[in-house]
Amino acid sequence: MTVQTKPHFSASVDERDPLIAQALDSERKRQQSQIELIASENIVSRAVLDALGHEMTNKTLEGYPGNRFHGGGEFVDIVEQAAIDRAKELFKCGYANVQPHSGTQANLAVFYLLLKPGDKVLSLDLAAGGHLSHGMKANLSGRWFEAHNYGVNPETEVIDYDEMERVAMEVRPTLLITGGSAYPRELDFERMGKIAKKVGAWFLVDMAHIAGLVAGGVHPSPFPHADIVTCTTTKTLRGPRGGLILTNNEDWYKKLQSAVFPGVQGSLHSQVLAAKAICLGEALQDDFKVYAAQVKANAKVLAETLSNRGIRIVSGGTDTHIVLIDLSTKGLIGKQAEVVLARANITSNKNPIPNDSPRPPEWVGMRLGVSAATTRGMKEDEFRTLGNVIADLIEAEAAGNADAVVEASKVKVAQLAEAFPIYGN
Ligand code: DSN
Repeated sequence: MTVQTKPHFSASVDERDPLIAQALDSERKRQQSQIELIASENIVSRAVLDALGHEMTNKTLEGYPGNRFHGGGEFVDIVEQAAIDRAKELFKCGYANVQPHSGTQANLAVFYLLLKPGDKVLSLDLAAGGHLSHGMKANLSGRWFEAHNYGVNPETEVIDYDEMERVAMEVRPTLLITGGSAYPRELDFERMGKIAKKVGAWFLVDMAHIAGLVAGGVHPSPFPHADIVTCTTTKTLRGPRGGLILTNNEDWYKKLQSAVFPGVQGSLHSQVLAAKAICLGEALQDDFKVYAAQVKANAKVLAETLSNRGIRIVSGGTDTHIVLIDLSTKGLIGKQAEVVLARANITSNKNPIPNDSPRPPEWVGMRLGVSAATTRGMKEDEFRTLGNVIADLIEAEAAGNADAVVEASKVKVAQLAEAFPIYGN
């Protein structure tokens, strides 16, 4: 029989779709030439990237290893089982579900597992660093459940656990949630676990941002204090986009499986499971501990450098990869700082800070995260340089004459980006 070759299997994206090829190429160059300081981002390994583009993406499967609704799943079973085993080993827990397509999906599955519509949840206020999937009104979690918040102490900007206990006693939630997107300090899981027990609530820790710090041993583990833990595999864990759910509760495990599928999701993303298994395997290596420690050290240097230049650091510092700054003392809003940093090829995001305006265009905060630049190999010296570049830009923007400083900063950023390349071309 003549071999039938089809361009469908051989034509590259360049040949197939110039518009998308151009955008992909520009994005690659953007990542190489800019310094990424968005706290939820990181730079995955070549191995993770290869898995995400693998033929495994073609495989449709529902169910769990050894018990699928479709045939041909034997190799995905190997991948999913490896991801489960590695997640359990890494986070020292009894059960792991590795299928959630995102952190929000993981949280939704936990809600589906533990709550009935109308039940009460108590979570960290969004402006204090919480997450929209923990009961924000515009999210399903806030629409279908009765959400209440605890916040931070107005003076210290750190979670006030006594106040949290008082609110928990008053609200009597079914689910107490901690974690989020912009809380820069260490979380006291033991204290919060006790509060949950006292009020008869289940305790969910969403460690999306800090999972890599927990894995690397530089942030305490939520276990044994949490009943259930969710996270993304992106962010500090340095893996693909997706979520995990972890627990030690044997009674819940079967129900948890069905809460994910078919509760809130359909078929799994096979190639993402391969990438999750790889990133979890990488996080089990000793060099990941070195990485996590460097992340923490770099964030501290960035916070100190900015603070020494007169920029107010929310909560006075950081214990994580996040540095949250208050631009109001410089007479700026977060968006202005985000734009002037972007002009110098530093990527960041405006963010609410405690007691900020409810309107995003008015937010006076900015969130900076060091995970991605640390993956590139940058250490304390580079973060001192970056901190000073950021302070120069903010001061110049506040003075209304940023153009010359932007040009000078672009040169410094380009030197850093060239000295710490990613992936090659
Ligand atoms: N929650 C968003 C963030 O932290 O940026 C996306 O992960």
